[in-house]
Amino acid sequence: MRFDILTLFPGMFSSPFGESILGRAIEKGLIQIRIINIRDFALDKHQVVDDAPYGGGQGMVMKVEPIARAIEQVKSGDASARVIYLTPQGRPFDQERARELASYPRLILLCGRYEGVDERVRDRFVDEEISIGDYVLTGGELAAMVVIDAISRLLPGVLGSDRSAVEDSFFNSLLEYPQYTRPFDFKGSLVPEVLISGNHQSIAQWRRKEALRRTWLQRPDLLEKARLSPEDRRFLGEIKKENCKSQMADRELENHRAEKTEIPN
Ligand code: 4FV
Repeated sequence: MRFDILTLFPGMFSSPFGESILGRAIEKGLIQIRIINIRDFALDKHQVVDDAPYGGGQGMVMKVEPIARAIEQVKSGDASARVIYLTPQGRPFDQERARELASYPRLILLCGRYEGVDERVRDRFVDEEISIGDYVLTGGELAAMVVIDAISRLLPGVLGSDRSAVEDSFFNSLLEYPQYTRPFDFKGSLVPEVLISGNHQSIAQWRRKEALRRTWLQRPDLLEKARLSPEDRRFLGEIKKENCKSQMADRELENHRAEKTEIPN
């Protein structure tokens, strides 16, 4: 898969794509990354890429011409390449969109800076807008790296064993179950017995229940989207009961502590 990145700060991409899984994927030719400096397409003497907003207001806006020339040049080889603009106004990025975009042969990622790009860039050249979250970054570069990372790890051969992407969080729209590794006993905190039982069915059931528990506690919104089996619903029933018990236990403990600290009258 090929990613063309349009940016004013090409240097930002050197290290993220030089290391670890993505670095190896590039070495193995599983992904190709081309960094295009938008400033190279500003043809005036000072290579100006931004200007003051019409109608006044704070900040600067990225000019349409350098971006237009850059996209035309990048697309010259293959007009089918999809142009994605990273912006807080975009569709929230998620695992489902990562999976869908992983089927494209090429993606062109446009990184904004300052107050963003001239609106005519979006009208004429942008196929899709993606946001990585409801907060404002100094530039779209980090968002482009996030999108490339999330897509690339879904491509065959990029992760060690292709199986691991299947067990991802959000794969079945549940959060991931707790993970443990050696030592079995860390300062009295032990690994759950079931995980050393060798009983794969009990381990799978424990993991499913813990994934449901974590999702119910931290992302109940995901449970609405999840396909739950009758066993899942039974687990959720147990989880809610267990949660009540632990909350009551916490409250009793609080009351007990409060009594103990009360100044004897
Ligand atoms: C962003 C986001 C983001 C906005 C102004 C770049 C910045 C500056 N991109 N998801 N959140 N972009 O904050 O994608 O131009």
